[in-house]
Amino acid sequence: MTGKEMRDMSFPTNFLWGGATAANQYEGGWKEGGRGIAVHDLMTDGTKDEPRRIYCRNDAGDEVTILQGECIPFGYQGFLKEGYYYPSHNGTDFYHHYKEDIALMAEMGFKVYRLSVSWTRIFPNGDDLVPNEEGLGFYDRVIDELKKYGIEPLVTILHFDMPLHLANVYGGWADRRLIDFYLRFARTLFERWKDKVTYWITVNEINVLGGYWTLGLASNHRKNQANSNQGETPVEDAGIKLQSIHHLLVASAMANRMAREINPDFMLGTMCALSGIYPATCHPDDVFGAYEFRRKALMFSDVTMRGYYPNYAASIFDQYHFKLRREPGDDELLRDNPSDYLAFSYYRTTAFDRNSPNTTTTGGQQAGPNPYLEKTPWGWPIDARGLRLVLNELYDRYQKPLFIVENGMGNVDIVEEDGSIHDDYRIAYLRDHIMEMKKAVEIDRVPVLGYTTWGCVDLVSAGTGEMKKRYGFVYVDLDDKGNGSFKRMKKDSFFWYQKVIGSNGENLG
Ligand code: BGP
Repeated sequence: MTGKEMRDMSFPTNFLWGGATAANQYEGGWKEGGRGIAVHDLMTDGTKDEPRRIYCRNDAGDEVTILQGECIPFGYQGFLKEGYYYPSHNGTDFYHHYKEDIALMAEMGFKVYRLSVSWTRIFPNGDDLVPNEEGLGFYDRVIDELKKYGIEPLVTILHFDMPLHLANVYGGWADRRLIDFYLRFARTLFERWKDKVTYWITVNEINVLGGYWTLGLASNHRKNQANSNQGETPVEDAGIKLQSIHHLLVASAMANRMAREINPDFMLGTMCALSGIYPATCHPDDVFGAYEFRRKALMFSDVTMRGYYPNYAASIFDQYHFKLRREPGDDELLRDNPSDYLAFSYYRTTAFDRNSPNTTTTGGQQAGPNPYLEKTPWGWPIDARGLRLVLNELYDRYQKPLFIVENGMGNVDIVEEDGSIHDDYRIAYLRDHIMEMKKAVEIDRVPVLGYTTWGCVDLVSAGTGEMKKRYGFVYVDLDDKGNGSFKRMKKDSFFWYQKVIGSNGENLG
């Protein structure tokens, strides 16, 4: 390719630049407008080294503590324990700041804004027959505000959101009846916004969902004390999780079918966490190990994009001594209703080392360290080149458009005396990743629909519950324990991203 040819190519003019958030970390207003309680409302704050917790008790009053991602012991329910801080109750208060925040997004030139709908704001218990009109009204106003500025809403139906009632009464997604409740929720949104929303994501990061927190699961084994299995997924829990994700995959396919009947022009995606995996060395066992490890993530996008479980899924299930239970018609549903595009999050890459393989994960994430990469203060390896690789990998595999719906760097920001925030580390991270995306689009010809950075306005970290792990272009005055005014302030990256979008990705500064 000549230099001239390269210069003539660029991002398509309708490329969707923007940012992404999720209700559970951003919205707040947890007891307003008739909203019901979700499991994430019971999750305390944590730190990089201290996992977030959920306090649980049974009818006899015995208490245990579970960590984020774990299943609740059978017979127990989560509760709010006095004296602890629960960051999702206020998030960063989009509920009361949506007009201001959307105006800031518009000022940056956003073409798209990815938001999620809080399930319990629409169906407070999850299994209610009639939706909560007040909750729908809130999102009507948000969507209308976006439309006012010509910003395309990208709506995630389910983003780490589990109505407490569904978890406690049904045992969450392990129970197939949740498919019907989810479909009632999805239908309500599709019908309500059929003329206003084109881009949908049925489920966020379907491959990494787990435990009580996101799937509402109870464990078959009884936990005697807190932290008894910290960081590990017991084999039997992995089985419940995989079965539950199967229910979600079926629900997602049924939602695709329903959505296409409501508006055939909808663009439907399911979202997977697909940060990349490398072999730690060129030793054949590392290379094949990395390949197998990657399949633990790709298995799920294979189902949503190709419409069937791949051949190798059976060997993954064998590792967990798990036998998938399918109902008649499941295979046809998956086959006939694949997604239109693959949405994915990309933050980092990790490396598979045959000598210390991560055997506990079921979602194909976090294989092991890579000595060649620098890390964020939270230890996430920074690898912009990996994004180009993953874009190529996924397009080679599926031949359907891709949408990068999360990317970014969590970091501590310092507010100077004059109120300025010099986040050049964030600009550097995003610039390098956009450059690699640009190469994938322009040189490799990978069709990418858009790019939404994670946490465009600062929000609570899902992984640690901290505020100081910030991703945004807009700073929110709030600390790790909920002190602050919620005041919004523009960071240097705000003005940088404005230029990126204004030049359609040509001026990366
Ligand atoms: C993804 C989630 C987001 C977001 C992001 C960053 O897995 O979809 O909700 O939180 O990761 O992670 P963290 O908030 O832990 O830094």
